[in-house]
Amino acid sequence: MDIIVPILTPFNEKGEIDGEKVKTHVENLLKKGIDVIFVNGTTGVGPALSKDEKKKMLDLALDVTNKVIFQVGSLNMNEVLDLVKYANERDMIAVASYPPYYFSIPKEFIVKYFKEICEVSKHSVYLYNYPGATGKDVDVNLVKEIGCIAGVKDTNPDFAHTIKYKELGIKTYNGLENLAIASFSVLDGTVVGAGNYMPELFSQLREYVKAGDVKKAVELQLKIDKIDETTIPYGKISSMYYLVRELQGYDVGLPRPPMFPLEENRVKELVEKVRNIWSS
Ligand code: ELE
Repeated sequence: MDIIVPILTPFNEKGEIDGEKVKTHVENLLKKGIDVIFVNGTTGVGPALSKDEKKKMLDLALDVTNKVIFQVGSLNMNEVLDLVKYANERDMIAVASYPPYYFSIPKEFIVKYFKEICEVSKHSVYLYNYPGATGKDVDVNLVKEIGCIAGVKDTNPDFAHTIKYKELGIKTYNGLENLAIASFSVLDGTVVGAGNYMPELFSQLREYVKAGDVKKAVELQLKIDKIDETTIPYGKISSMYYLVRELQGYDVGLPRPPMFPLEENRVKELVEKVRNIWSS
C-alpha cells in the first residue's frame, strides 16, 4: 500500500528551481509516512520544465532518498531518451512517462515510444496514463502490446479502467485523491498530489484501511475530498504551494506561470476554509 506523492517543483522569484526547498519538502514527506517521491509529474509541472530542470529535480530528490520515480515524458524523443540514460547512472525505483500528447498519432507510435524507452532503460518503466490531460488512453490492451511496462499510474475517475491493469500483474496505482480509499483497498497504493500538503491524512487513511475500519476510512476520505475540492477555484497546483507553507510549516517557493501565484488575501481565504474542514 504505497503512498506516492508527485512533488511540487519549488521556484524562486527569478523562476529558477530552489534546491534547498526540494530537500526540506522530501524529508518532511518521508517523515509523515510517504513511501515514494514522483518527480516531474503533473503537480510538479513536468510539461513546463526544461530537460535540465527535470534532471535537477531528480538529483535533488535522490539526495534525500532513492525511493524515487522519475517522470521523463516529453514531445521530443531525443530528450526522453537522454533523460532515461541520465537515470541509468542513478539508483531509483523506476522511470515513468506519459504518452506523447498534443499530436494526433496512431496507437503504434505510442507503442513504439514506450518500447524505445524500455530498450534504453536499465530501470523498470512505468506508464503515467492520464487520458483527461493527454487525450491518449494507454489502456490495458495497449500496455499488453507494449509488453515491457512494469507499473502504471492511472489518473482516471473510471476505477474499473484502473483495476484492469492488475490482470497483467504489474504495479497499479490510481492517481485521484477521491479514490485513495479504493486504491489502498484494491491496488498497490495511491498517487496523490494533495499528499504534498496533507500527507498525514493519507497516512491515517491507509491505517484505517489496513485496520479494516471502514467507517473511519470513509469519513476521512470524504474530508480529504472536501479539502481537495476547495482548492479547485484557486488552481489546484498553485494552491498547494501555499497550503504546504501554512499546513506543513515551511516554504516550497512559488509556482511557475501559467500556474500563477495567488494574492495573499486569496491565500488567507483558502487556508481558512481548508483549516476549518481539516479540524471539523
Ligand atoms: C494526479 C494529477 C491529477 C497526481 C501527478 C499526479 O501530479 O503527477 O487535477 O486532480 O485531475 O494524478 O495531478 O490532477 P487532477 O499523479
